[in-house]
Amino acid sequence: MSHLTITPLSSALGAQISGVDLAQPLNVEQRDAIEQALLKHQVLFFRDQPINPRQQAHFAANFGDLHIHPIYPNVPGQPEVLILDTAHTDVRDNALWHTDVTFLPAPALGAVLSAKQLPAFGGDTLWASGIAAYEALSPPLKAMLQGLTATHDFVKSFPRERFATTPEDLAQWEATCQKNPPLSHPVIRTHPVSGRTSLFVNEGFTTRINELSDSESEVILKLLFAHATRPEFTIRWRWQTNDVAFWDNRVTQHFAVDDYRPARRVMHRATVMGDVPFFR
Ligand SMILES: O=C(O)CCC(=O)C(=O)O
Ligand SMILES: [Fe+2]
Repeated sequence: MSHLTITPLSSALGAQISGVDLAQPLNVEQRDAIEQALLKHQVLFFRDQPINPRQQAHFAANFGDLHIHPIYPNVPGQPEVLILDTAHTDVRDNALWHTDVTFLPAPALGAVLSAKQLPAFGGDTLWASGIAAYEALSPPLKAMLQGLTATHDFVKSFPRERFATTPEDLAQWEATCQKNPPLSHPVIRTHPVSGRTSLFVNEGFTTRINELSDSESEVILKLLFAHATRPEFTIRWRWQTNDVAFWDNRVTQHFAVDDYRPARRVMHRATVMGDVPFFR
């Protein structure tokens, strides 16, 4: 039986996993070991995993039901796997610190990203630990954030002028807006499994802290966005073709660096559905 090796990459987050073939079904021990590693390290990296979309979806489905994204194109015949291809998709909104789909009542648990075609240079992705960021706050600020909620809005990352350029896109964009009105999540979140506390606001979708005045909200959000992405709470992954990353979207943010144009970059992503955020 194969043996999983887990190599931590920083104190805040990130670990590299070897000794498992993601193209094969996982046994219970492997699945549980990967879940435990995800809880602890928040983002996991696997090198040299040439998985096809069906294998990617099967791997991701070990950890929950899969989500079908409302905007990005899917792999034909495998709608749970979306395609981030700079030749076809506007991925500029990923070059911003964000937690995926926090405009949903139950944002993704996590996602599995597979590197299919990479530019000769650049195209790294960074992740930041909301747990490390929360833990580094001063006690008075931690106390202040308890019980606060923030508004998250789809339109902040998917503005009409970029995502509704054709009549069909406009109709889809309007329908998606209707289905996803702005909503609220707690500013700090309790991880539903590990019980750890994480900062849970992100520049991609968070527009306002509801209980504060406009000017207070603006300043505190600015402070939290900057604090959450300090270098010591982040890890930067330099992709090789067939690398796979699996992140816990409940307690992390990420940023896809847009520094390789006009070269093409193609990634496949399978997204695992999550639960409604709470703080306790
Ligand atoms: O392309 C990447 O590296 C990450 C893109 C992203 O934000 C995502 O897949 O959620
Ligand atoms: Fe993302």
